[in-house]
Amino acid sequence: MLLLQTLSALLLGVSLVAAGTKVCHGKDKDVCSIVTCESPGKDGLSGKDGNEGPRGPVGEQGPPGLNGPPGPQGIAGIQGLRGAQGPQGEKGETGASALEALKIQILSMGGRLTALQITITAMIKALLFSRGTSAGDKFFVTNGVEGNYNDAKATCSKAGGQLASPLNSEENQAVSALSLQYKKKPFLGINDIETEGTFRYLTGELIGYSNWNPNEPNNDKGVEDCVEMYTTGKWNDKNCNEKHLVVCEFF
Ligand code: MAN
Ligand code: CA
Repeated sequence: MLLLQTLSALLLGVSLVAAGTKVCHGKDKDVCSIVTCESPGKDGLSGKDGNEGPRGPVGEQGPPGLNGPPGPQGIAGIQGLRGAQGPQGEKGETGASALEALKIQILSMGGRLTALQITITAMIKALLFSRGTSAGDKFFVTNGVEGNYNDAKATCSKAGGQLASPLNSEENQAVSALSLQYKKKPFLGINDIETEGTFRYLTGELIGYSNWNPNEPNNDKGVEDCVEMYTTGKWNDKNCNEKHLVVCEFF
């Protein structure tokens, strides 16, 4: 439209030059105007629209668009191999990893405990089959050898036990079973060496259970400070220098 108006103005100028007087002024007479004595004509009709102008420059980059919706879940990766046991954590470590490590340790210990129980059970069976008996938590075992009181006592001590010292009828029966099996009379871990007539265990404690044979203890000939067990399970005070079956107890 601007182009159209410019063209119209130029055409009007040309027609005015043809109809009026040219008057020039300024330093070089290069500024001229047309002077006419006639009255101005009416406005002409508007011209036609011009052609479309050239394309404008590229505009500035706009602001970033909004985030799109999340994509679908990816495929799960392959599980890695279990790593080697790490070093012990620092003291005071807490949290899920420490708890997990503790669980693994407990499981491992549980397995080892079960294996240990199986082994011990087998060993006890073998012991009881050959030369031992049990009563409660106690095991009575003999090496089948006979010895005097001091030797018998030392033998059991070296083995990690002590001379059989039955504390009740059940334990007494367990010892007498070995006496019957070996057809020998065991020494018991009981004596009155310290005070005649007062029988004590090896610990020095007074005995709390006894199974004397009738008329015993009699301290025959005044030399009987130790105790033997008959195959019936009954007790008799006897000379400590005599040799009797070594039966030890372990618990
Ligand atoms: C008999 C009884 C016992 C005593 C022994 C000693 O069997 O008098 O009390 O201990 O002889 O050999
Ligand atoms: Ca006696």
